[in-house]
Amino acid sequence: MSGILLIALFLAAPSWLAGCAAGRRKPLEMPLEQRLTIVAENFQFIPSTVKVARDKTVVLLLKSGDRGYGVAIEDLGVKAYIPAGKETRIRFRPAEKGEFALRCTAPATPSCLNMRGTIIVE
Ligand SMILES: [Cu+2]
Repeated sequence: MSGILLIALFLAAPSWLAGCAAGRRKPLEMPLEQRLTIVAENFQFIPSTVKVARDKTVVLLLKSGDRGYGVAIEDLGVKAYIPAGKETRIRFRPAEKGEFALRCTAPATPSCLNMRGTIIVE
């Protein structure tokens, strides 16, 4: 009887210890969400380059300082519109490292074509 109980505890121990260790380590990790703000103003993204960590949700607050802007990070599946003088919050979770182009899709003017940014996923 006691032999069976000991075997059962032995078998259960590894997963129990692993769960405990993971629970203790968690508070030391980076926050689960990465919060960033990019301002679109005068046909520029400010800042134009931001760095984020792979495999963690990015909460990106896009603010318009003047007109309405369309924002796309095509390779990350992100598309959004920021109404004039307002803000839009978007979420995405980059799965791969790399540099991803942030561009403006509206209004369609020559200034818009030069409006570029970069999301660096590390
Ligand atoms: Cu534009």
